[in-house]
Amino acid sequence: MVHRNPCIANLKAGYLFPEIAKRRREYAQAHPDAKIISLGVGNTTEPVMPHINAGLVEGARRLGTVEGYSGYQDEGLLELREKISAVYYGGKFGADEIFISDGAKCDIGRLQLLFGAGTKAAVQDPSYPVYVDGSVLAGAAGAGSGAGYDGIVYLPCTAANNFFPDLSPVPVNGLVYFCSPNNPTGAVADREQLASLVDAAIKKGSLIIFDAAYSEFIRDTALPKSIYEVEGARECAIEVNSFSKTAGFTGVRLGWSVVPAQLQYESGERISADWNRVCSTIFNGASNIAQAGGLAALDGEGQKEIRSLTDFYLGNAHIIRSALQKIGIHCTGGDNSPYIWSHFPDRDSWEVFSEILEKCQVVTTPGAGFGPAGGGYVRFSAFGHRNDVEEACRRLEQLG
Ligand code: PL4
Repeated sequence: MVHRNPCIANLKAGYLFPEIAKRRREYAQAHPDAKIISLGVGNTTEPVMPHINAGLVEGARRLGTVEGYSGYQDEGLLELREKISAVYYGGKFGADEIFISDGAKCDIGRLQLLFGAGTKAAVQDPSYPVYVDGSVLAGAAGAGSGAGYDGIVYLPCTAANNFFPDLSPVPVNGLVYFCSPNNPTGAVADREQLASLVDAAIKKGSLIIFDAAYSEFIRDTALPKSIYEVEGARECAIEVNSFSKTAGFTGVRLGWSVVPAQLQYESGERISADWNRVCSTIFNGASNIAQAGGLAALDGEGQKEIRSLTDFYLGNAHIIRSALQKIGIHCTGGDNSPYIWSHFPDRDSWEVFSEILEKCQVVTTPGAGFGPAGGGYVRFSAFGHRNDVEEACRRLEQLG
């Protein structure tokens, strides 16, 4: 029989979100009358707004016409790449530096093919699980003996450092995954902090993979939405982003990566040339319908809809955070991010997850699922219908 890829065997646990879904299912089976509300997985709930939806519909309609039909688009529609550069980066990038994808997570997984086994990676701890699990699958991280993985450097983000890590352990000639606004802590790095990240990466010869999937939730205008707002980032950073949470495209699937032309490996080859090679070899582009929706999302009306949708989820975040604070639970996040990071000192976060599910029939995400420093925390997601969020908050009063 064929052998199992040993990298898969190196994974220490199942993927976090299916595990949450499994526990929810088990609870629902045991309590068939329970009206469970999910504030767990960050999955959008509100309908795609009218102008953006019309873009999707028009994209589908055109496919049924001789003059509007299109097939493979490889790196993505030129117009979409130009518009992303104009809207998100002030036109600073050429279309050949913007790569259209089917989402940020998918690109994070594929990007790991550029570096291969033996490339050390630093991650914020806690962090979105794909950075670590993807590194293990790509063979860049080994099982190791403790709770973590060999080849992964954990950068603890705790209340003591205001959720911005000490960067001194950033590896030499390695990778740094950095997410701001952060999933799960909700913390947003300020300009000075991002400048220190860029400085550390340049000094160590490391490459930053900056996940900006939640940048459109930033309301504080002093906070940077992109790593490229910091000088020097073009020499040391790739940025991934997505329409998932802003346009409600979690199911539609559309995102992008920025790979600046001047980014190089130690050997001097251009990283963007290899990224083009990887994408054209194992990815056949995002759906043309999704790209038509993306174009609509980037014009004036679409941008207003994105603002209104993200305002709605931020409104949910405010309601959840206030409800938790009212019963004495200390929280961060939720102001420039859709996640509320709530502290249950000295508690096992899976136990707190179970307690909230049992007492309130509310699904959350245990902090330990995001890394060792997530122990004692639970993440509440602000993606939900308003009446569900309000009902969940009423039930959460029982925790007080
Ligand atoms: C559940 C920091 C959510 N099944 O939709 P994409 O691929 O453009 O973006 C995914 C993504 C990328 N970067 C960050 C994210 O937080 C997410 C989505 N995370 C969550 O609850 O943490 C959805 C998770 C989904 C998954 O595994 O991604």
